[in-house]
Amino acid sequence: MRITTEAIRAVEEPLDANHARDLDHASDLAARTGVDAEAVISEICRFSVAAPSWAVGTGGTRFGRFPGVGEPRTTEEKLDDVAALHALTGANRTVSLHVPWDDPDDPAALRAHADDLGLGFDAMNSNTFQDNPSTTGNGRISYKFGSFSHPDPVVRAHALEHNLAVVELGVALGARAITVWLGDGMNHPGQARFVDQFERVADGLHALHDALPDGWQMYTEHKPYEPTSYASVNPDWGSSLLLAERAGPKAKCLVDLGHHLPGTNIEQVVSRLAMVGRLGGFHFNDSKYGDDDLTVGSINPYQFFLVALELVDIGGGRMPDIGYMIDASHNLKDPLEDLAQATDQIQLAIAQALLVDRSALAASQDACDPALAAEHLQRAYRFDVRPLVAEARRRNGAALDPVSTFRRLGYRDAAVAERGTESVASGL
Ligand code: RM4
Ligand code: MN
Ligand code: MN
Repeated sequence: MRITTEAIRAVEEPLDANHARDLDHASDLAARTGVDAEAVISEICRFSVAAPSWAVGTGGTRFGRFPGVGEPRTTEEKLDDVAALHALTGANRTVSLHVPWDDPDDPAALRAHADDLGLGFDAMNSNTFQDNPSTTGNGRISYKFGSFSHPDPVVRAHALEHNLAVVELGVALGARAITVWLGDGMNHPGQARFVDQFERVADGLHALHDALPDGWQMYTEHKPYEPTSYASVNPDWGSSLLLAERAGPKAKCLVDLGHHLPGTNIEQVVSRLAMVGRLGGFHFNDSKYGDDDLTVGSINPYQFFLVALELVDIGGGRMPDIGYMIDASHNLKDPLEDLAQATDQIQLAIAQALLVDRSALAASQDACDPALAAEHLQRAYRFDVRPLVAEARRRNGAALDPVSTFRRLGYRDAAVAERGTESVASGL
Protein backbone atom coordinates (compact mmCIF):
# COMPACT_ATOMS: atom_id res chain seq x y z
CA MET A 1 0.00 0.00 0.00
CA ARG A 2 1.28 3.43 -0.89
CA ILE A 3 0.16 6.43 1.14
CA THR A 4 -0.69 9.40 -1.04
CA THR A 5 -1.28 13.05 -0.25
CA GLU A 6 -4.83 12.68 -1.54
CA ALA A 7 -5.55 9.84 0.88
CA ILE A 8 -4.07 11.85 3.76
CA ARG A 9 -6.10 14.94 2.87
CA ALA A 10 -9.29 12.91 2.69
CA VAL A 11 -8.72 11.39 6.13
CA GLU A 12 -7.66 14.70 7.69
CA GLU A 13 -10.34 16.93 6.26
CA PRO A 14 -12.14 17.18 9.63
CA LEU A 15 -8.93 18.59 11.16
CA ASP A 16 -8.49 21.44 8.68
CA ALA A 17 -10.62 24.15 10.33
CA ASN A 18 -9.03 23.72 13.77
CA HIS A 19 -5.59 23.59 12.24
CA ALA A 20 -6.16 26.90 10.43
CA ARG A 21 -7.26 28.53 13.70
CA ASP A 22 -4.32 27.10 15.66
CA LEU A 23 -1.90 28.22 12.98
CA ASP A 24 -3.24 31.80 13.02
CA HIS A 25 -2.92 31.90 16.77
CA ALA A 26 0.63 30.51 16.76
CA SER A 27 1.69 32.91 13.98
CA ASP A 28 0.29 35.85 15.96
CA LEU A 29 2.11 34.79 19.09
CA ALA A 30 5.35 34.33 17.18
CA ALA A 31 5.02 37.77 15.63
CA ARG A 32 4.56 39.29 19.07
CA THR A 33 7.90 37.82 20.15
CA GLY A 34 9.49 39.23 17.02
CA VAL A 35 9.74 35.92 15.14
CA ASP A 36 8.52 35.31 11.61
CA ALA A 37 6.46 32.11 11.74
CA GLU A 38 6.81 31.76 7.97
CA ALA A 39 10.59 31.49 8.28
CA VAL A 40 10.19 28.74 10.87
CA ILE A 41 7.72 26.85 8.71
CA SER A 42 9.90 27.04 5.62
CA GLU A 43 12.97 25.77 7.48
CA ILE A 44 10.93 22.84 8.84
CA CYS A 45 9.70 22.18 5.29
CA ARG A 46 13.32 22.01 4.09
CA PHE A 47 14.63 19.74 6.85
CA SER A 48 14.93 16.00 6.36
CA VAL A 49 16.21 13.20 8.57
CA ALA A 50 17.09 9.72 7.32
CA ALA A 51 15.12 6.75 8.52
CA PRO A 52 17.15 3.72 9.62
CA SER A 53 16.40 0.54 7.69
CA TRP A 54 17.05 -1.45 10.87
CA ALA A 55 14.29 0.31 12.77
CA VAL A 56 11.29 -0.41 10.57
CA GLY A 57 11.15 -3.81 12.23
CA THR A 58 10.56 -4.46 15.92
CA GLY A 59 13.65 -4.29 18.08
CA GLY A 60 14.60 -6.62 20.85
CA THR A 61 16.79 -6.81 23.89
CA ARG A 62 19.24 -9.47 24.96
CA PHE A 63 16.32 -11.00 26.85
CA GLY A 64 14.27 -11.59 23.77
CA ARG A 65 12.25 -10.09 21.01
CA PHE A 66 8.53 -9.86 20.53
CA PRO A 67 8.08 -9.38 16.81
CA GLY A 68 5.32 -7.20 15.50
CA VAL A 69 3.13 -8.10 12.57
CA GLY A 70 3.49 -7.29 8.90
CA GLU A 71 7.21 -6.60 9.28
CA PRO A 72 9.18 -5.98 6.08
CA ARG A 73 10.73 -9.17 4.70
CA THR A 74 13.21 -7.57 2.34
CA THR A 75 15.13 -4.33 1.94
CA GLU A 76 12.62 -3.36 -0.77
CA GLU A 77 9.80 -3.72 1.75
CA LYS A 78 11.80 -1.69 4.27
CA LEU A 79 11.93 1.06 1.66
CA ASP A 80 8.17 0.73 1.16
CA ASP A 81 7.75 1.36 4.89
CA VAL A 82 10.09 4.36 4.82
CA ALA A 83 8.09 5.73 1.88
CA ALA A 84 4.93 5.40 3.99
CA LEU A 85 6.67 7.17 6.87
CA HIS A 86 7.86 9.91 4.57
CA ALA A 87 4.38 10.34 3.11
CA LEU A 88 3.15 11.05 6.64
CA THR A 89 6.00 13.27 7.85
CA GLY A 90 7.33 14.84 4.65
CA ALA A 91 10.70 14.78 6.38
CA ASN A 92 12.27 11.37 5.80
CA ARG A 93 13.54 11.69 2.25
CA THR A 94 16.37 9.22 2.67
CA VAL A 95 17.04 5.85 4.22
CA SER A 96 20.21 4.67 5.94
CA LEU A 97 21.06 1.02 5.22
CA HIS A 98 22.92 -1.38 7.50
CA VAL A 99 25.06 -4.02 5.82
CA PRO A 100 24.82 -7.04 5.84
CA TRP A 101 21.41 -6.73 7.54
CA ASP A 102 20.63 -5.20 4.16
CA ASP A 103 22.47 -7.10 1.46
CA PRO A 104 20.82 -6.47 -1.89
CA ASP A 105 21.66 -8.88 -4.74
CA ASP A 106 20.81 -6.24 -7.29
CA PRO A 107 21.75 -2.73 -6.10
CA ALA A 108 20.61 -1.15 -9.37
CA ALA A 109 17.14 -2.63 -8.93
CA LEU A 110 17.05 -1.45 -5.31
CA ARG A 111 18.03 2.04 -6.40
CA ALA A 112 15.35 2.01 -9.07
CA HIS A 113 12.81 0.95 -6.45
CA ALA A 114 13.93 3.81 -4.18
CA ASP A 115 13.71 6.26 -7.10
CA ASP A 116 10.22 5.09 -7.82
CA LEU A 117 9.28 5.75 -4.18
CA GLY A 118 10.97 9.16 -4.23
CA LEU A 119 13.62 8.11 -1.70
CA GLY A 120 17.39 8.47 -1.68
CA PHE A 121 20.13 6.73 0.31
CA ASP A 122 21.84 8.37 3.25
CA ALA A 123 24.95 7.19 5.09
CA MET A 124 25.68 3.48 4.79
CA ASN A 125 26.42 1.55 7.98
CA SER A 126 28.95 -1.28 8.15
CA ASN A 127 28.72 -4.08 10.66
CA THR A 128 31.81 -5.75 12.08
CA PHE A 129 30.29 -6.15 15.52
CA GLN A 130 28.80 -9.52 14.59
CA ASP A 131 30.00 -12.52 12.69
CA ASN A 132 27.96 -13.00 9.60
CA PRO A 133 28.48 -15.70 7.00
CA SER A 134 28.38 -13.25 4.11
CA THR A 135 31.12 -11.03 5.52
CA THR A 136 33.23 -13.36 7.60
CA GLY A 137 33.46 -16.34 5.28
CA ASN A 138 31.27 -18.81 7.15
CA GLY A 139 33.21 -18.73 10.37
CA ARG A 140 36.71 -18.65 8.91
CA ILE A 141 37.08 -15.17 10.32
CA SER A 142 35.66 -14.04 13.64
CA TYR A 143 35.23 -10.61 15.16
CA LYS A 144 34.90 -12.10 18.62
CA PHE A 145 38.10 -10.35 19.69
CA GLY A 146 37.68 -7.28 17.55
CA SER A 147 37.61 -6.22 13.92
CA PHE A 148 39.83 -3.26 13.05
CA SER A 149 41.58 -3.64 16.41
CA HIS A 150 42.16 -7.41 16.18
CA PRO A 151 45.75 -8.56 16.77
CA ASP A 152 45.55 -10.75 13.65
CA PRO A 153 46.14 -8.75 10.46
CA VAL A 154 43.97 -11.19 8.51
CA VAL A 155 40.93 -10.25 10.59
CA ARG A 156 41.75 -6.56 10.25
CA ALA A 157 42.03 -6.94 6.49
CA HIS A 158 38.60 -8.58 6.42
CA ALA A 159 37.09 -5.73 8.39
CA LEU A 160 38.53 -3.27 5.90
CA GLU A 161 37.30 -5.35 2.99
CA HIS A 162 33.78 -5.37 4.42
CA ASN A 163 33.80 -1.60 4.86
CA LEU A 164 35.06 -1.16 1.30
CA ALA A 165 32.28 -3.42 0.04
CA VAL A 166 29.77 -1.26 1.93
CA VAL A 167 31.18 1.85 0.25
CA GLU A 168 30.97 0.15 -3.14
CA LEU A 169 27.35 -0.74 -2.52
CA GLY A 170 26.75 2.83 -1.38
CA VAL A 171 28.24 4.15 -4.61
CA ALA A 172 25.86 1.96 -6.60
CA LEU A 173 22.96 3.33 -4.57
CA GLY A 174 23.99 6.97 -4.75
CA ALA A 175 24.95 7.32 -1.07
CA ARG A 176 27.83 9.60 -0.10
CA ALA A 177 28.86 8.59 3.41
CA ILE A 178 29.68 5.62 5.60
CA THR A 179 29.17 5.48 9.34
CA VAL A 180 31.62 3.29 11.19
CA TRP A 181 30.50 2.18 14.58
CA LEU A 182 32.72 -0.56 15.98
CA GLY A 183 32.06 -3.04 18.74
CA ASP A 184 35.81 -3.21 19.30
CA GLY A 185 37.26 -2.86 22.76
CA MET A 186 37.76 -4.93 25.88
CA ASN A 187 35.44 -6.90 28.08
CA HIS A 188 38.13 -7.53 30.64
CA PRO A 189 40.95 -5.40 32.05
CA GLY A 190 44.27 -6.59 30.72
CA GLN A 191 42.70 -8.13 27.63
CA ALA A 192 44.75 -5.88 25.34
CA ARG A 193 46.85 -2.75 25.42
CA PHE A 194 44.77 0.41 24.96
CA VAL A 195 47.34 1.92 22.67
CA ASP A 196 47.62 -1.15 20.43
CA GLN A 197 43.86 -1.30 19.93
CA PHE A 198 43.65 2.41 19.22
CA GLU A 199 46.55 2.40 16.75
CA ARG A 200 45.12 -0.52 14.81
CA VAL A 201 41.71 1.09 14.56
CA ALA A 202 43.30 4.39 13.53
CA ASP A 203 45.25 2.60 10.78
CA GLY A 204 42.15 0.78 9.54
CA LEU A 205 40.06 3.93 9.42
CA HIS A 206 42.87 5.76 7.68
CA ALA A 207 43.02 3.06 5.01
CA LEU A 208 39.25 3.23 4.59
CA HIS A 209 39.40 7.01 4.39
CA ASP A 210 41.99 6.93 1.64
CA ALA A 211 39.86 4.58 -0.40
CA LEU A 212 36.75 6.77 -0.22
CA PRO A 213 35.45 7.99 -3.57
CA ASP A 214 35.39 11.72 -4.29
CA GLY A 215 32.62 13.53 -2.50
CA TRP A 216 32.33 10.86 0.18
CA GLN A 217 32.61 11.28 3.92
CA MET A 218 33.06 8.82 6.73
CA TYR A 219 31.64 9.25 10.18
CA THR A 220 33.29 7.85 13.29
CA GLU A 221 30.67 7.04 15.92
CA HIS A 222 31.70 6.74 19.54
CA LYS A 223 30.02 4.82 22.33
CA PRO A 224 31.37 4.27 25.85
CA TYR A 225 30.49 0.60 26.31
CA GLU A 226 28.42 -2.29 24.93
CA PRO A 227 29.12 -4.83 23.58
CA THR A 228 32.37 -4.15 25.41
CA SER A 229 31.76 -4.01 29.14
CA TYR A 230 35.14 -2.64 30.18
CA ALA A 231 36.50 -0.33 27.48
CA SER A 232 35.42 0.61 24.00
CA VAL A 233 38.16 1.63 21.52
CA ASN A 234 36.13 4.69 20.56
CA PRO A 235 34.35 5.54 23.80
CA ASP A 236 33.94 9.30 23.67
CA TRP A 237 34.00 12.39 21.46
CA GLY A 238 37.67 13.04 22.19
CA SER A 239 38.69 9.61 20.91
CA SER A 240 36.31 9.98 17.98
CA LEU A 241 37.94 13.28 17.09
CA LEU A 242 41.43 11.76 17.34
CA LEU A 243 40.37 8.92 15.06
CA ALA A 244 38.76 11.28 12.55
CA GLU A 245 41.86 13.48 12.53
CA ARG A 246 44.11 10.48 12.04
CA ALA A 247 41.89 9.19 9.23
CA GLY A 248 41.93 12.41 7.20
CA PRO A 249 39.83 15.38 6.09
CA LYS A 250 36.86 13.35 4.87
CA ALA A 251 36.36 11.89 8.34
CA LYS A 252 33.98 13.55 10.75
CA CYS A 253 32.42 12.56 14.03
CA LEU A 254 28.88 11.32 14.44
CA VAL A 255 27.04 12.02 17.66
CA ASP A 256 24.55 9.37 18.69
CA LEU A 257 22.52 11.00 21.45
CA GLY A 258 22.43 7.77 23.48
CA HIS A 259 26.17 7.17 23.37
CA HIS A 260 27.27 9.28 26.30
CA LEU A 261 27.79 8.56 29.95
CA PRO A 262 24.94 9.88 32.14
CA GLY A 263 25.17 13.61 32.71
CA THR A 264 27.36 14.36 29.69
CA ASN A 265 26.70 17.81 28.29
CA ILE A 266 25.90 16.70 24.75
CA GLU A 267 25.23 20.19 23.39
CA GLN A 268 28.72 21.19 24.44
CA VAL A 269 30.14 18.12 22.68
CA VAL A 270 28.26 19.21 19.57
CA SER A 271 29.67 22.72 19.84
CA ARG A 272 33.25 21.48 20.28
CA LEU A 273 33.12 19.14 17.30
CA ALA A 274 31.59 21.82 15.10
CA MET A 275 34.17 24.35 16.30
CA VAL A 276 36.96 22.22 14.85
CA GLY A 277 35.01 21.41 11.69
CA ARG A 278 34.50 17.74 12.56
CA LEU A 279 30.80 17.49 13.30
CA GLY A 280 29.61 15.01 10.69
CA GLY A 281 26.17 13.91 11.73
CA PHE A 282 23.71 12.61 14.25
CA HIS A 283 21.93 9.52 15.33
CA PHE A 284 18.82 10.89 17.02
CA ASN A 285 17.19 8.97 19.84
CA ASP A 286 16.77 9.44 23.57
CA SER A 287 18.22 7.77 26.59
CA LYS A 288 17.45 7.30 30.24
CA TYR A 289 20.31 5.04 31.32
CA GLY A 290 22.51 4.11 28.39
CA ASP A 291 22.14 3.30 24.72
CA ASP A 292 18.40 2.80 25.18
CA ASP A 293 17.46 3.89 21.63
CA LEU A 294 14.25 5.40 22.98
CA THR A 295 12.03 7.76 21.03
CA VAL A 296 13.59 11.17 20.43
CA GLY A 297 12.34 13.70 22.94
CA SER A 298 10.67 11.12 25.18
CA ILE A 299 13.09 11.43 28.11
CA ASN A 300 15.10 14.65 27.84
CA PRO A 301 13.26 17.03 25.52
CA TYR A 302 14.94 20.10 27.01
CA GLN A 303 18.39 18.68 26.39
CA PHE A 304 17.33 17.93 22.84
CA PHE A 305 16.11 21.51 22.44
CA LEU A 306 19.54 22.72 23.58
CA VAL A 307 21.20 20.45 21.02
CA ALA A 308 18.91 21.85 18.31
CA LEU A 309 19.76 25.36 19.50
CA GLU A 310 23.44 24.59 19.07
CA LEU A 311 22.79 23.26 15.59
CA VAL A 312 20.85 26.32 14.51
CA ASP A 313 23.67 28.43 15.91
CA ILE A 314 26.25 26.43 13.93
CA GLY A 315 24.11 26.78 10.80
CA GLY A 316 23.73 30.55 11.20
CA GLY A 317 19.97 30.39 11.73
CA ARG A 318 19.30 27.18 9.79
CA MET A 319 20.04 23.53 10.34
CA PRO A 320 23.60 22.98 9.11
CA ASP A 321 24.19 20.68 6.18
CA ILE A 322 25.38 17.53 7.98
CA GLY A 323 24.06 13.96 8.20
CA TYR A 324 20.86 13.53 10.20
CA MET A 325 19.67 10.05 10.97
CA ILE A 326 17.35 8.42 13.47
CA ASP A 327 18.81 5.44 15.34
CA ALA A 328 16.09 3.88 17.42
CA SER A 329 14.77 0.54 18.50
CA HIS A 330 11.19 -0.13 19.47
CA ASN A 331 10.36 -3.22 21.44
CA LEU A 332 6.70 -2.43 21.94
CA LYS A 333 5.46 0.29 19.60
CA ASP A 334 4.64 -0.06 15.94
CA PRO A 335 8.00 0.93 14.40
CA LEU A 336 6.44 3.33 11.91
CA GLU A 337 4.45 5.08 14.62
CA ASP A 338 7.60 5.44 16.69
CA LEU A 339 9.59 6.80 13.75
CA ALA A 340 6.80 9.26 12.97
CA GLN A 341 6.87 10.42 16.59
CA ALA A 342 10.66 10.72 16.49
CA THR A 343 10.52 12.81 13.33
CA ASP A 344 7.83 15.00 14.84
CA GLN A 345 9.93 15.55 17.97
CA ILE A 346 12.93 16.52 15.86
CA GLN A 347 10.83 18.99 13.89
CA LEU A 348 9.38 20.44 17.12
CA ALA A 349 12.81 20.94 18.69
CA ILE A 350 14.14 22.64 15.57
CA ALA A 351 11.10 24.93 15.45
CA GLN A 352 11.62 25.85 19.11
CA ALA A 353 15.30 26.51 18.50
CA LEU A 354 14.42 28.73 15.55
CA LEU A 355 12.08 30.71 17.80
CA VAL A 356 14.89 31.85 20.06
CA ASP A 357 15.60 35.51 19.49
CA ARG A 358 19.31 35.08 18.81
CA SER A 359 20.35 38.72 18.89
CA ALA A 360 18.50 39.30 22.16
CA LEU A 361 20.15 36.17 23.56
CA ALA A 362 23.57 37.40 22.44
CA ALA A 363 22.89 40.78 24.05
CA SER A 364 21.99 39.13 27.35
CA GLN A 365 25.17 37.06 27.15
CA ASP A 366 27.29 40.14 26.50
CA ALA A 367 25.56 41.91 29.38
CA CYS A 368 26.34 39.01 31.74
CA ASP A 369 22.63 38.59 32.36
CA PRO A 370 21.91 34.85 32.69
CA ALA A 371 18.38 35.46 33.98
CA LEU A 372 17.46 37.28 30.79
CA ALA A 373 19.18 34.60 28.70
CA ALA A 374 17.05 32.00 30.48
CA GLU A 375 13.92 34.04 29.66
CA HIS A 376 14.77 33.87 25.97
CA LEU A 377 15.33 30.13 26.06
CA GLN A 378 12.23 29.37 28.09
CA ARG A 379 10.00 31.59 25.96
CA ALA A 380 10.95 29.54 22.90
CA TYR A 381 10.91 26.17 24.66
CA ARG A 382 7.45 26.72 26.14
CA PHE A 383 6.01 27.97 22.87
CA ASP A 384 3.52 25.51 21.39
CA VAL A 385 5.10 25.08 17.97
CA ARG A 386 2.89 22.14 16.98
CA PRO A 387 0.71 24.16 14.57
CA LEU A 388 3.82 25.48 12.78
CA VAL A 389 5.24 21.99 12.40
CA ALA A 390 1.88 20.59 11.29
CA GLU A 391 1.64 23.35 8.71
CA ALA A 392 5.12 22.52 7.38
CA ARG A 393 4.06 18.92 7.00
CA ARG A 394 0.83 19.93 5.26
CA ARG A 395 2.77 22.09 2.80
CA ASN A 396 5.03 19.14 2.08
CA GLY A 397 1.94 17.10 1.21
CA ALA A 398 2.21 15.12 4.45
CA ALA A 399 -0.01 14.71 7.50
CA LEU A 400 -1.11 17.19 10.13
CA ASP A 401 -1.35 14.31 12.58
CA PRO A 402 0.92 11.48 11.36
CA VAL A 403 0.21 8.76 13.92
CA SER A 404 -3.60 9.03 13.90
CA THR A 405 -3.63 9.28 10.15
CA PHE A 406 -1.33 6.24 9.86
CA ARG A 407 -3.86 4.29 11.91
CA ARG A 408 -6.87 5.56 9.99
CA LEU A 409 -5.27 4.69 6.67
CA GLY A 410 -4.84 1.06 7.79
CA TYR A 411 -1.26 0.76 6.59
CA ARG A 412 -0.26 -1.91 9.08
CA ASP A 413 -3.33 -4.04 8.31
CA ALA A 414 -2.48 -3.83 4.62
CA ALA A 415 1.11 -4.84 5.42
CA VAL A 416 -0.13 -7.84 7.41
CA ALA A 417 -2.37 -8.87 4.52
CA GLU A 418 0.60 -8.73 2.18
CA ARG A 419 3.44 -9.94 4.40
CA GLY A 420 1.68 -12.05 6.99
CA THR A 421 2.11 -12.13 10.74
CA GLU A 422 5.27 -14.19 10.88
CA SER A 423 7.68 -12.00 8.92
CA VAL A 424 10.71 -10.83 10.88
CA ALA A 425 12.73 -7.88 9.63
CA SER A 426 16.50 -8.17 9.69
CA GLY A 427 18.17 -5.79 12.08
CA LEU A 428 18.53 -5.45 15.81
C1 RM4 B 1 25.02 0.80 17.89
C2 RM4 B 1 25.22 2.13 17.21
C3 RM4 B 1 25.16 2.06 15.72
C4 RM4 B 1 24.03 1.20 15.26
C5 RM4 B 1 24.03 -0.12 15.97
C6 RM4 B 1 22.87 -0.98 15.53
O1 RM4 B 1 24.80 0.98 19.26
O2 RM4 B 1 24.27 3.04 17.67
O3 RM4 B 1 25.01 3.34 15.17
O4 RM4 B 1 24.23 1.00 13.90
O5 RM4 B 1 23.94 0.09 17.35
MN1 MN C 1 24.03 4.90 16.46
MN1 MN D 1 23.56 2.79 19.68
